[in-house]
Amino acid sequence: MDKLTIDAEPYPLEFDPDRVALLIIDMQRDFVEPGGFGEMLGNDVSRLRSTIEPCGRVLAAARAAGIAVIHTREGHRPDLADAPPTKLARGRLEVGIGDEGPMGRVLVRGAHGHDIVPELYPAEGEPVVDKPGKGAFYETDLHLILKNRGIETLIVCGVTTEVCVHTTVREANDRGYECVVLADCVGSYFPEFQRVALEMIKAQGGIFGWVSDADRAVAVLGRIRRDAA
Ligand code: TIU
Repeated sequence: MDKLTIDAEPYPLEFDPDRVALLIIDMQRDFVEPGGFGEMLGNDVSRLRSTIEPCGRVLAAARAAGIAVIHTREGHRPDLADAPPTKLARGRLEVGIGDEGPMGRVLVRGAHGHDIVPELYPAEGEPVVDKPGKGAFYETDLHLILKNRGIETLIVCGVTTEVCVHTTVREANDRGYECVVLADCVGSYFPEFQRVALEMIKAQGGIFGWVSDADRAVAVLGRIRRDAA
């Protein structure tokens, strides 16, 4: 199939529809849902919850187009052997990583709060990458999965914009991937960080990526479905 172009800033991004994947980062209950770890820390989770609806539209369009969909989750082994002591100590929290939180053990694999929200739950055949850090490439098999599928371009959604989304997009960029981050499908607890994080991605001619939105992504993904049909 011919190359397609997604409207984006700082300029439209051309990509090969056979080599594009949707990457959804850490849409986990503990970050996004009321009553979870994020809210327990005093954050306004509604700023993150608003990403679920546009993410869902992009996810549906990606599935209909038949492109690769990959999900990530931040978290640790139940024995916490993969959690740096510095990460466990950070914040001097009364209830922190590994402790019993409102939705089970905080950021521990298998806990209710660690899993992905039902609205965006992975379908069979969609890889879920469990990551111990903020970046989805660090100590995971994401790069291998993408290489094996010939992926060159990543459409990126998820939370939080300035933490795990930024770290992952920077890691991807250094590995030669082109990333387009969908502004309404990524969220931050801090409105100022949301704005500036998106500015940083597309500044300097797209120093480490592009910024677009759900509507523009759905429009271009819809062309893959039509052309493939
Ligand atoms: N997924 C992700 O961004 N992990 C975080 O800890 N984010 C915060 O903003 N705390």
